[in-house]
Amino acid sequence: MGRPLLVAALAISLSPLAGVACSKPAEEKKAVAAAELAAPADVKRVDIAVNDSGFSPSTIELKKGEPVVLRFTRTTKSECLKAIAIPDLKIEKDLPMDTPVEVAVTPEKEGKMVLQCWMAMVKATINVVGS
Ligand SMILES: [Cu+2]
Repeated sequence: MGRPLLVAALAISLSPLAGVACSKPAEEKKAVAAAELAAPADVKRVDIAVNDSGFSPSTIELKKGEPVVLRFTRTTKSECLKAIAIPDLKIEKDLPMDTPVEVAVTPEKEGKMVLQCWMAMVKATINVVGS
């Protein structure tokens, strides 16, 4: 009684299709690609932590006309902070977990701008000063 079943199982495991079904799609590798640089490495970086307390620092001082890269690193699982926006600069950016995300900006106007979560609940201040 048992022998025909055993033969059938062997036939399935030797089939070349069984191996193909187990291989992972190549697309999965792209998801863990390294962060891209938003500007040349010699442009000043400003690190901004995005965590359960919001943005740190909560006030970011920039100089008018000076190119700078804001480098966000999100460590909170909160959906609230899965993306950020700087409406005055028309910037919106997704923040994957634990991955530095660079945003290049050159503020052209003095004064305060809002940096916020995509829902505009968590906020920080970008203060642009004259040089
Ligand atoms: Cu939010």
